[in-house]
Amino acid sequence: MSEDKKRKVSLVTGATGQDGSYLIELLLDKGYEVHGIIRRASTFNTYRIDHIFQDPHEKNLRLILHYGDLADANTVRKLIYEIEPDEIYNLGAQSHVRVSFDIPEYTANITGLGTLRLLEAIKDYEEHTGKKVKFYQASSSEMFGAAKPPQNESTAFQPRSPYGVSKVFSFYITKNYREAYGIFAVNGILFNHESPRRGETFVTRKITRGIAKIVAGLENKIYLGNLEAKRDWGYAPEYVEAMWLMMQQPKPDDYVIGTGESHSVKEFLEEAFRCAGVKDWGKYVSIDPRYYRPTEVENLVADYAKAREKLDWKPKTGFKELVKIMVDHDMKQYGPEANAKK
Ligand code: NAP
Ligand code: G4F
Repeated sequence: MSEDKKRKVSLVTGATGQDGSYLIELLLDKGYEVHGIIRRASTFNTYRIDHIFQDPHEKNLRLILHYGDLADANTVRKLIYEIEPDEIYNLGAQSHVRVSFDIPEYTANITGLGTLRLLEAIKDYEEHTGKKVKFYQASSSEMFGAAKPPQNESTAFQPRSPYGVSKVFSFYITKNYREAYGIFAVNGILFNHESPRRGETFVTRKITRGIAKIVAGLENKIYLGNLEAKRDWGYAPEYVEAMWLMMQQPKPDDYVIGTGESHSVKEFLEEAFRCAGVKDWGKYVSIDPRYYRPTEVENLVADYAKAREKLDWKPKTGFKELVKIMVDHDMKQYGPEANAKK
């Protein structure tokens, strides 16, 4: 068998997202051939993976991008038959909770039904080819919703948004296909994880980017919603390692991944302004009710004991360090130095 045949093959949906980009880096480091599904857009949407992009004209490509969409069952199925992946990571989603109240049907279609489309394709593929494919579903702590913290694998879901409800559907359909058809299908129930690659409209990045722009004199206010909500924020590169570990276990199972610590949005704000050396932060922040949610998730705290025991996984980056990583990055990207260069 040639070297190429022995190489593990993975397929990643959501390849252009925060987690997709870190996961692809990890899989390439581990020697995988990686196929990523990207959406066609009229503007470039691959900036998070541009640094690892490989020209399709090169020989021995290890990162191959394909156009596709989780709404399009045909293409997803065709890609699985063509690529013959050993592992599929389903990270694609309409992933913004507040936006899911504005576009609930679309969210259910992509974040919910998209998972079923993949699982149906895997079921057919396994039946027709006799080959096995492992499946990772990006489940979310948002599924716990109103459940009292700390939350673990036994906590009953009480979702509070169309996004959360869609993820609950995906969670159970993944479990169902595991039990009904023997597919190696796992749910990673990941609590919030952030990084300099976090989307600009999620609260942590909105804050760190906003502060950098204020310091650079480009903006003078950050408009936010509920500052009292608490989240268990971890560092994204460590979370994609947990995804991979779940897929290497002898049996498929579901795991909670988080830090076990929660902080309010206000605490994140205070720490981020402190890192940037800005005092009297109150004058730079205003509340805009448009960022409130019709139903809010008040407090998420992960009990990740199972992952610690079975996967030997634990978080390494603490809250203050995470805030600093993000502030430092955005100060470089948007701060005075960057502006001088421009
Ligand atoms: P993200 O940055 O918002 O990335 C989402 C990805 O999904 C992007 O690549 C996006 O493509 C793609 N996508 C959106 N609609 C699609 C569609 N119709 N068909 C195919 N792909 C589509 O999210 P993330 O933070 O990396 O999160 C990755 C996954 O984990 C998501 O499923 C999210 O819901 C889940 N999750 C995230 C967290 C967290 O704290 N980050 C926690 C728990 C679970 P474009 O770039 O073209 O928009
Ligand atoms: O940063 P957020 O938008 O993240 P949220 O809603 O917790 O969702 C993220 O984490 C989930 C895991 O639990 C993922 F599944 C999901 O895909 C996504 O990655 O909001 C965090 C908190 C909320 O309580 C929100 O109400 O921040 C509060 N917040 C206050 N002002 C704001 C704002 N959130 C946003 N996005 N923008 C604001 O201006």
